[in-house]
Amino acid sequence: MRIVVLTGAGISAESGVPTFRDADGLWEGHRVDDVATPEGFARDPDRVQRFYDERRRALHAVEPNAAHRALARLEGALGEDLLVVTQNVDDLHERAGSMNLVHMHGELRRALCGACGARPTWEGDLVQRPSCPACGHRELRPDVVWFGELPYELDRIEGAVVACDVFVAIGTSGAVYPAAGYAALAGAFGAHTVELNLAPTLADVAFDEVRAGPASVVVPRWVEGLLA
Ligand code: BJW
Repeated sequence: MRIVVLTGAGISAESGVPTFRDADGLWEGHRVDDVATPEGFARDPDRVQRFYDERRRALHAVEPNAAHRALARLEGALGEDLLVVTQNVDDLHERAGSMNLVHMHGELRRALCGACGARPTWEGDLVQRPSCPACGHRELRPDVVWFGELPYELDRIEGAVVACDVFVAIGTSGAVYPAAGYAALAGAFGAHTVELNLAPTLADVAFDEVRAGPASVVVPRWVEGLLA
């Protein structure tokens, strides 16, 4: 059985990583256009670097939760038949043990060089404009995908989505494309589609099955059901 799991900010919420669009979400105090677009970065790079530097530092204080660990357990049973596609830029899936994993919106713990395209792993701040370890230019930005930019590994993701038997969306509002279209795409190619979310989203019309509840509860329960 081939399974594709798409995760969003909701899976990391109980680890203490804020979501985007919920009350108290990341964007409550920020305009999306200012911190999540290439134009916002061009207007005020220091503001954008500080926004991501702060979030990169905050990763030290969070740990994977039961939902991340349940998906790693599922990979232990299914191997490469499970692909986890995360929209999250935190590293909680890999810290829980997931390996067959795509970060389609990039990673906080990487920088992207605007001069040479290198994507070095990065732990420190970027606001002081450090030089790129590959080419020496001082054009590093966070390796995250902003609105209007192309998400990573789309061919691999879409190949897996059209070929899977089960597609599961966990903790994502379904507000951002192309990820928001994957459930309908999987369904059109015959997959059983499942949504696991704190509350059913407006996108739930695309799903065959909807289970509501916190990810730390509904994800382990769903995995246990599959492995039983
Ligand atoms: C819980 C919970 C708990 C809470 N347990 N659940 C049509 C087609 C294609 C593109 C477009 C289109 N229309 C418009 C576009 C362009 C645009 C877009 O989608 N705009 C929308 C506003 C409409 N898309 C793009 O620009 C993308 N690129 C692109 O399209 O390239 C061209 C292309 C064309 C055709 C095909 C392919 C490509 C790029 C999008 C980049 C998004 N980047 C961000 C920022 C990343 C950096 C950062 O972290 O700051 O990614 S935006 C932000 O939203 C972030 C997230 O990954 C993304 C999704 O958010 P997510 O994860 O769903 O979070 P929330 O907060 O929205 O939802 C949380 C959910 O959790 C809620 O449902 C809660 O209920 C739930 N929850 N607690 C379980 N405990």
